[in-house]
Amino acid sequence: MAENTTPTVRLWYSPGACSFVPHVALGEAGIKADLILAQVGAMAEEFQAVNPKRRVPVLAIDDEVITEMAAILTAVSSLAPESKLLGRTTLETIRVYEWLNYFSTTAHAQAVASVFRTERFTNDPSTYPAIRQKGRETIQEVYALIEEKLKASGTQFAVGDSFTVADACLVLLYLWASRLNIEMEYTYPFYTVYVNRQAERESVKEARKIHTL
Ligand SMILES: N[C@@H](CCC(=O)N[C@@H](CS)C(=O)NCC(=O)O)C(=O)O
Repeated sequence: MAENTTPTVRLWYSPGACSFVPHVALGEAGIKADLILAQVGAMAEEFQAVNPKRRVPVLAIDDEVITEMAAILTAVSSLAPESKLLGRTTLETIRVYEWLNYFSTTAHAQAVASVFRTERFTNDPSTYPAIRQKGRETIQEVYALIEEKLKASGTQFAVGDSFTVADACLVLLYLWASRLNIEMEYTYPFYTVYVNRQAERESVKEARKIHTL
C-alpha cells in the first residue's frame, strides 16, 4: 500500500450481505471506492482468483487484496485516521474489536449462517430444521445482549460517544432481522431507537441503497 498518494480502493460486495459494513465504513471515511458485484450464490469464476475463500467482502487498496471483516475495517480506518472509526482511545479500540469478533463469530458465522447457509454445518439435510432453529435462538440471544449493552451505555453508539465500525455491524444485524422474520421493535426497543438514529447517517443510507437493505 503506497503511502502519501491517493490509493485506488475497490470493494467486492453482494446485495444484502455483510459487505454492507465496510461500505458504511468507506462512506464514513469519505473514501470513494469502486464497487464490484460478486453476487452470493452466483459468484463468477474470476472472483475465485480474487478471494479463493469465495466470500465477500473483499477490499483492494491499489494491488493489496484484503479479506475478513476485521482486517478490512482496520484497513479502511487506516486510510482515514481522523475519522476514528476504530475509536478514540486504546480502550475504545479494544471494545470495537470485541464487537467485531462477536459479530464475525457468534452472530454471523454461527447464528445467521445456521439459518441462511445451513449446508455449512452438516451433510445431512434432514437435520437442517434443528440447526436453523438453534441459529434463530442464538441470534435472538445476540439481539438481547445488544439491547442490554445499548441500554446500559447511555450513548447513541456501540462504543464511546462517536461512530465506529462496531455501529455498522450492529445496524446490519438489525437489518437482517426482517429476512429472519424476527420482530424487533417491541422486543428490542433501545436497539430499535439506536438503529433508527444510525439510519439517518448518509453512509448508512447510501450502503442500504446499494445493498437493498
Ligand atoms: N469470515 C468472513 C465471512 C464472510 C462471509 O461469510 N460472507 C458471506 C456474505 S455475508 C459470503 O460471502 N457468503 C458466500 C457464500 O456463502 O457462498 C468475513 O468476516 O469477512
